[in-house]
Amino acid sequence: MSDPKAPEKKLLKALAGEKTDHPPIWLMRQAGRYLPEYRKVRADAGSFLDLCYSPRLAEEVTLQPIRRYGFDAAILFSDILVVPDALGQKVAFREGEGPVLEPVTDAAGIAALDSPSDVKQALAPVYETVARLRESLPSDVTLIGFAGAPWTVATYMVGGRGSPDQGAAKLLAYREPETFQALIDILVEATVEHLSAQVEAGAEVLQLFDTWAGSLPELSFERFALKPAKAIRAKLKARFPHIPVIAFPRGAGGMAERYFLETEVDGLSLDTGVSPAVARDRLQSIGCVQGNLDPLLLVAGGDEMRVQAAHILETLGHGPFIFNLGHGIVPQTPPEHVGELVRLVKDWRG
Ligand code: 1CP
Repeated sequence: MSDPKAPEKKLLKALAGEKTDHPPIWLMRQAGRYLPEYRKVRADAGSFLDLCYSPRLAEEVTLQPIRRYGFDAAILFSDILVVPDALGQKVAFREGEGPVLEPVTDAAGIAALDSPSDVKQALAPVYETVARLRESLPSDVTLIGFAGAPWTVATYMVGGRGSPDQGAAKLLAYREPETFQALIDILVEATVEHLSAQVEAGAEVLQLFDTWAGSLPELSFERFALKPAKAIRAKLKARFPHIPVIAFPRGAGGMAERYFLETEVDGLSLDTGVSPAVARDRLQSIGCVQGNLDPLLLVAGGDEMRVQAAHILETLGHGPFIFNLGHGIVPQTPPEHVGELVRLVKDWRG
């Protein structure tokens, strides 16, 4: 199924290691609360999950930043926690509090989850959003589907909410490794099903978010971050050899190079702590890198933002590279700073 429009898409070119006039740009959390047009749809939608499961509204908020800024890629509007929701765990998003789940803390709780093969049916509205987007997006904009990586999703499933140290999930993993592994195995399968359905609906690139990978010590990182990502990548490759995968093992530090090599993902999304020069010398020879402007520079704007964005462009822009942030846009970001950053990247010539 080769797409005749594909060669014109800068994001696909960068992921294939080809040179483009300027690097493609999109930003994690580019749809969201910093945009007044998002806040309006969000207020009318009811709950956050209602918004995720309304194809018409989820399509609209995905398109908002594309219309406003002309990004090179659109990321499906959804959340990583739709997978636990589809597995039958109770998930809610409380105003000002973030996600709240009924924790799964033991073997009985894991055994009570629905089968990973049920995910596709439960998340049908998400795939309808993908299909609608593929129709409505401009032909030069790449559609990115995504999922949370098993470890990061498990931290919410076990802890019942976000936490600064992922303590609940870590303790389960350390005290009962076999029990925790059973949860990871379910999530590997559910993630492959969820990402496959997005590809079947029209997603052209997939991103795997492992936001909390950096909290794991080496041996646990290998087992619960690297190995699951490798398995997911291999299974997707067998089904969809032409679909590139980007992984975001946030905070992987000294493990990033091994992770990139061994998982065989096409792109590695770098957090703000990764030195661009180290990424150029050690990672860009493996594949395309993405990142890594500090989201708070986008809040501050001005010369500091321009100088640090230019530093990233000068260092990484001569190889396979996608401009992005080191983590998601924060709600207090002035929308005009995003516009200035997009112009800066689009005007840059290496
Ligand atoms: O009411 C609101 O608008 C809630 C804010 C919000 C938004 C806009 C949440 C709740 N999720 C989202 C959308 C979202 N989440 C996207 C949409 C696409 C985009 O524009 O990028 C994506 C890709 C995510 C992924 C996600 N959700 C991650 C991984 C990436 C990351 O930012 O680290 C994580 C960890 C989540 C969980 C989550 N969902 C929402 C919040 C506030 C959180 C984080 C909670 C915590 O800090 O632990």
